[in-house]
Amino acid sequence: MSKGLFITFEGTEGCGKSTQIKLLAEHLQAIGHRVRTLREPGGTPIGEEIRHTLKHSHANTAMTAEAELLLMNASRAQLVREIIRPALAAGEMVLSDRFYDSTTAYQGYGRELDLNQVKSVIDFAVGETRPNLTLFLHVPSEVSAERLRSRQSTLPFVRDRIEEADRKFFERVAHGFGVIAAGEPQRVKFINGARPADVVCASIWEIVQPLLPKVGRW
Ligand code: Z5A
Repeated sequence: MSKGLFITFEGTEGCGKSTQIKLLAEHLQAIGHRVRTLREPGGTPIGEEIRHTLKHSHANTAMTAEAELLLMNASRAQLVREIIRPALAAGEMVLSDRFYDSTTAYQGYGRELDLNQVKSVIDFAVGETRPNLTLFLHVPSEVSAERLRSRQSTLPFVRDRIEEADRKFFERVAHGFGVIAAGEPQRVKFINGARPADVVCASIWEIVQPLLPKVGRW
């Protein structure tokens, strides 16, 4: 059976994941690959409802860290089985804007839930489905804040419960991503995301290109 490649993009808010996923998808499609782009939480009809509950619902103000952990992983369990596994089995390139490293960083380090329990929940949600490669886009917090400010000035305000956390929370999340990247250097590649988008894209391409299966052209 042909097998696709599963690549996840991680980092703090505004690090440029969506921008780089779009650029990488275009490169891959241009050389003949079938590409699936996804986001977490979300990516399926059930997952998008969970995303709304997690981020924007008026009913979410009292959400506990434990409920947040489980909802993130309910969305993920659905995405893995409904989309990711069939797409990989069909040989597609699957690019996901966040995956389980975000849970370790946000719910584990950020919300300070027990890291072993967080890992158990993730393991239950994903089973054997693991990324082949994770691109960790690192940007300093000032760069991230400035990018989000300029983006927000062009969009109507939409409340986001997770973004309402305090600065210390986001510092713990950033630290968590650093620990994850240092702990799994084979899978997680550190990318300096503070450079211009085309330069970041070129660095990503250097990492991704050698991993690509040959695309048959008859
Ligand atoms: N979360 C969690 O807690 N636990 C989990 O398990 C999972 C997620 C899976 C999802 O939010 C939230 O869920 C997130 C983590 C949590 N919470 N927070 N806070 P989301 O999906 O709405 O957003 P996000 O994932 O945080 O990403 P983002 O804010 O959309 O940013 P991005 O995709 O990384 O960046 P971008 O949209 O590509 O770029 C942001 C802006 O910067 C934009 O205006 C770009 O044009 C600009 N940009 C991008 N690249 C560059 C460069 N290189 N130079 C200059 N400007 C740039």
